Amino acid sequence: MKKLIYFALTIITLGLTTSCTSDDNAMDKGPTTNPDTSEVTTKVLEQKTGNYTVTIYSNVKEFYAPSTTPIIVEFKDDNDPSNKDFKEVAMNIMMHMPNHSHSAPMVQLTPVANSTNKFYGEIMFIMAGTNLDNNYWEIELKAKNKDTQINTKLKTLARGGKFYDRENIVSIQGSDRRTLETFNVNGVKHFAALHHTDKFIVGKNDITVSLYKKGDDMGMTFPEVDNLIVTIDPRMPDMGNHGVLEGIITLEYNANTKQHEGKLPLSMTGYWFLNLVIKDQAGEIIAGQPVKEDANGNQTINGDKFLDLLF
Ligand SMILES: [Cu+2]
Repeated sequence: MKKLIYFALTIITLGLTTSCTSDDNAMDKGPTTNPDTSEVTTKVLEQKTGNYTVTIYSNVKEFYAPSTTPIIVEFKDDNDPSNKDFKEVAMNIMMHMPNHSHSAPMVQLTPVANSTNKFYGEIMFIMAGTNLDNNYWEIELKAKNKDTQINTKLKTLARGGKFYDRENIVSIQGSDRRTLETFNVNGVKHFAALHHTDKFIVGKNDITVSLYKKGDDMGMTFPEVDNLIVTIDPRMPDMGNHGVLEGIITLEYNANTKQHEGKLPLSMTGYWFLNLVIKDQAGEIIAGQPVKEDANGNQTINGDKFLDLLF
């Protein structure tokens, strides 16, 4: 109860403070923070191939990097809307740069429940591609419909993401969600990908994080990493950086899914900074820092590795 009263007071205080600033106009425009929705329903790309149309939906209007981006791929027969039986569906992702091409981690397409022509997957855009001539991403899609083999490539850009800056609290407004973090282990690039959640709730949320490393083949493969430990300390930087009763969460590695899984407790709606600390099996910190105290003894100093969410 005490906690609830504290939260209520904090909200009221923040409300009062906000309404006294000259930033009123910016606030009046409502939340400008991406994504506009957590649902994968925004049409981003569409392309005709033979008698078929392929459409890609996401939860953002335009792709950005770095990010773990959920997509739904829909196949349609332009001549026969009732023809919806698409099989052997597979995605491949490539980035084409002036001097070389490379791939990225991804979650392969699988059928959406109760559908035979919509498929869910995730693309980890590890870098921005901003020119369709020589610096872009390409999503290759394969599928089979009756006796027809579909094989198409969709070119796309991914702009540079604009993320929350720990030094500047105002940057929460208008920031992109940080869903892909990068760190190095013995000079090898690693990635921590927060898999998409359609809807967060106040309470305990299932979350999964995958760790990938760049393979020895110039970025053509990204094997999952099973021997590192993912810990998350959820914080609200615009509310005194308070955390949750449960404290720091340690995810469990699931050898079947090759993902690190856990329950993320969120005590209220708003912006959550997931302070990320990656450890080895001996408990030594490999990346990130625990939340530290400031000069007043308050835990307000977050580490440099994080994921975040807003709901
Ligand atoms: Cu690249």
